[in-house]
Amino acid sequence: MEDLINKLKVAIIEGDEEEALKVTKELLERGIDPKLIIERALEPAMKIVGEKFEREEYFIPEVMLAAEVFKKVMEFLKPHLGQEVGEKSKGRVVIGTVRGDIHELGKNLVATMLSVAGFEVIDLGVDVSPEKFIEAVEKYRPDVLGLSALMTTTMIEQKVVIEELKRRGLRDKVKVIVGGAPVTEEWAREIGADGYAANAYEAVRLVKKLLGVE
Ligand code: B12
Repeated sequence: MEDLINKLKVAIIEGDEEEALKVTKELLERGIDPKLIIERALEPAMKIVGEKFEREEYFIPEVMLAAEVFKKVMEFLKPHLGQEVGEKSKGRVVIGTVRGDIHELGKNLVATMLSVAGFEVIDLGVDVSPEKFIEAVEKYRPDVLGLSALMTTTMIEQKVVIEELKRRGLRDKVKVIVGGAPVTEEWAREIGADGYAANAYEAVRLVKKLLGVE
C-alpha cells in the first residue's frame, strides 16, 4: 500500500492525471479508506508542490497542473467517501475563499468533508467579496460561515467579513470559522472568529462542537 500511496503522490506532483486516477482506483479496489488516501497522498503531495514552488523548481503552470490533478482525484474519491444518511441535515454551512484569493483546494476539501458528515454546505466559490458573504448569510441563514484564506495578504479579508457582519447586526446569528495555510488559532482569536481548524477533519470536529451535534 505504501508503494501505491507514494505513486499517487508522485503522479499528483508531476501532474500526471491518468496515472493518478489509475493508482487511486487501485487503492480503492484494495479497500483503502478514501480518507486515508486524502490524508496520506493528496495533502502531502500539495505540500511538496508548495515547497517546490518556494524553491523555484516549480512555477505557476506546474502548480496549476498538480492542482487540477488533485481536483480530479477528489472528484473521483467523492462518491466513495460515504454519506451519513437517514437523518436530517445537522446544520447549514456557507463557505468560500475570501476576496483576492483564488485558492480552492483546501476550501473544497472542507466543504466535501462537512457534507459527508451530514451538513448542508453552500459553497460560494473563490474570490468572494464581503458583500457576497453578507448576502449569503442573509439569504441562507447558515449556522456556520467558513472563510478560507491561503495568503498572508488575504487573511485580513477574514477580519473584514467579521467586521461587516458586526456592522449589519448579523454577527451573533452565525458562527464564523476560519482556516487556510497561514491562518492560526491566535489569528482566529484576534479577529474574533468562533473557531479555527488546521485541516478538513478538524473542521468537521469544530463545526460539530460549535453546533453541539454529533
Ligand atoms: C495550489 C496553489 C496555487 C494554485 C491554486 C489552484 C487552485 N485551483 O486552488 C494556483 C497556481 C492558482 C496558485 C496561485 C497563486 N499562488 Co498559490 N499556492 C498553491 C499551493 C502550492 C498549495 C495550496 C493548496 O491547495 N494546498 C492543499 C490544500 C488541501 O491545503 P490548504 O489549502 O492549506 O487547506 C487545508 C487547511 O488549510 C484547511 N483549510 C483551508 N481552508 C479552510 C477554511 C476553513 C473555514 C477551515 C476551518 C479550514 C480550512 O483545511 C484544508 C484541508 O485540510 C500553496 C502552498 C502552500 N503552502 O499552501 C501556494 C501559495 C498559497 N500560493 C502563493 C502565491 C504567492 C500564489 C500567487 C500570488 C502566485 C503568483 N505569483 O501568481 C497566486 C495567487 C492567486 C490568487 N489571487 O489567489 C503563496 C502565498 C504566499 C503568501 N503571501 O502567503 C503560497 C503559500 C506558495 C508560496 N510558498 O509562495 N497557487
